[in-house]
Amino acid sequence: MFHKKSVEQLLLEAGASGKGSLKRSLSTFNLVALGVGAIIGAGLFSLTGIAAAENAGPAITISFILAAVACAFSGLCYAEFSSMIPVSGSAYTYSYATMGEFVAWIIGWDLVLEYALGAAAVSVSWSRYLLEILHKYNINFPHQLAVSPWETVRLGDGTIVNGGIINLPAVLIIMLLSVVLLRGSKESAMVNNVLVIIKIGVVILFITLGWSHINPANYIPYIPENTGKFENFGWTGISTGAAVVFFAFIGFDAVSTAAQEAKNPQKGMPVGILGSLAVCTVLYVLFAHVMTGLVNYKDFLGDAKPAATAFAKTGYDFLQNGLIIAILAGYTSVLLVMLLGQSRVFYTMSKDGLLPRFFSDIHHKFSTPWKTNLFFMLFISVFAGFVPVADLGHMVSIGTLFAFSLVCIGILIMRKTLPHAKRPFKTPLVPFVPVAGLLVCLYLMYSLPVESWIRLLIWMLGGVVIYFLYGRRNSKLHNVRDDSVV
Ligand code: ALA
Repeated sequence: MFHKKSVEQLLLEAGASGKGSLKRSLSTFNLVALGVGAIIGAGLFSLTGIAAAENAGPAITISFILAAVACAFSGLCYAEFSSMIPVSGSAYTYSYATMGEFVAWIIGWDLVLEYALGAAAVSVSWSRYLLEILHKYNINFPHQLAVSPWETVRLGDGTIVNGGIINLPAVLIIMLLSVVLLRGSKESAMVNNVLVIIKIGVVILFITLGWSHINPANYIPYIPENTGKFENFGWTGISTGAAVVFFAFIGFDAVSTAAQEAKNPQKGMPVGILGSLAVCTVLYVLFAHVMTGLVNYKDFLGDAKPAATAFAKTGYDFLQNGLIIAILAGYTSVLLVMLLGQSRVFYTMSKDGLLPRFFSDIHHKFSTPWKTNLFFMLFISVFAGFVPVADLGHMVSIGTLFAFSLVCIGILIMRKTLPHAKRPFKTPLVPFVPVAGLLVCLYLMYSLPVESWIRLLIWMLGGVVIYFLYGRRNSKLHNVRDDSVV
């Protein structure tokens, strides 16, 4: 259970070329774009409004800064790992090298919450903006087919819908993009670059046009008084808000899942991870400031398309539809990275024998783990179709914070166990940075509702059972060791 993979072994496996391995086709620019592409999405365009209305008020800007601090500390740890071990699998692979197989499995299993459920959450928010734009063109999509059974949604015309049958647009976008990915990372990276440019353009447009329409009265009180519940306003509300909008930063770590496909991972990984994080933090704080300045935070309650609601206040009606269409396009790049990350983590786990070989089968023509892509297309569709966005968002946040915590611990262990290994990028101020990262992540986890903790525990227990029934018996590392003993 505590057997570790050596860094040399990991690099050797990654270097194996030819049939059955992934292509190294992503440049450093592609990697930064991959990061920004994964980061700006539903967290900004949907959860900012929800978290302002329920948790932090206009002080959601402070929540964003707190979440960015957690990400920066963990990002520095990710960067050291990903430059040292530039192979597929992200936090899963790093823990295999530092904390052994069992912890690695736990992380790999946990990453499903981040990537697969993350994709589901984004697709649900995508569906909300789609409905909004259809409504603007007087096309009224039957809401029973656009709302999941346990969701309450305020539609474009103001009607409140309490539960539908299935969120079909969310399912369809997941299916479409899974097929795009199946065709290969190079093509997907090119589509991604265009989408990233559109997305950054939208955010900058929103900030610059919105700034002069801010109503300062909306900032009073800046930190609404706590209502008596931990998560509702006041300073504790700001920390819950940070845990919720933490979702908006998820994605920079996804860059590391593509390490095996990077042309120059030693330079590309740290630049990709930290560069994309820095760009997004600045944009987020400004965006949140303008959004809560345009509309009173209370009016965002139940509004899953707050960017459109806020932009409507600027009076630039002719730009409104373009903005929504650009947001819709921008979401697809988040989805692409989430789907890519998920398939690569399972690919790597399967290569290690912890999951059936089905998951690492490479397509003879596209060089992608196509069966994993198809499997997750179905898995994610179920969540996209039937679970509300807030529940998905909480699960993704808690799962990712857990993974980040383990990455921070991993750096501390790695510095002790492999002090002389080659580190193209070194996390500064160790042990301060990893310890601070760990503490901030744990605090944000603590700030999330108790249901998220229960769901996390159930998911993890399921993972432990599967590990003992399958992974432990089929692990390649395990079997090699047993043979060598014999
Ligand atoms: N950070 C991504 C988003 O906000 C997951 O959509």
